[in-house]
Amino acid sequence: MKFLVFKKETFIFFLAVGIMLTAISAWFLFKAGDTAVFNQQSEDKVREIHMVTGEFKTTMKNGNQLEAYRWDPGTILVEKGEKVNLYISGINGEKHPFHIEGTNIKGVVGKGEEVLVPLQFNKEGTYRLICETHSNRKHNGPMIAYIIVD
Ligand SMILES: [Cu+2]
Repeated sequence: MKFLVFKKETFIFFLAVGIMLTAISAWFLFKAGDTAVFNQQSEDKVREIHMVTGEFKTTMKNGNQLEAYRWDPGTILVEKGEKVNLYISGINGEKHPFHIEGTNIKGVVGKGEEVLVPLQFNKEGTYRLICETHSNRKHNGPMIAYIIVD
């Protein structure tokens, strides 16, 4: 009668293979776990849009100065229902009191300040971000940005 005899080397070989398989499975398991957590985070992540207050300025031949304040970028695109954090940094101009047409969102952007405006629109359309001090050409504007919700 023949016995199946494992040599010490054979045993060590199978042990090593076993450990490797366990390690590979564990690696895939943890990796898969990471991916799931990452996806969840990215779904919850609020998109950021950064905007500044800018100024155009020129001197005419007759010495007159012309200036216009602007939101930059002047147009932003937002998905319907999407959560966006709009950060506005005050660069040019002392104070820009603003509101967003068709909403109750309002605030003030001062020089050197950063203002966070959380946005979420449930209706498509074009919403104007209007600076109340510089709303038209007569008042060194128009300082109006367009929020396009699609
Ligand atoms: Cu302004």
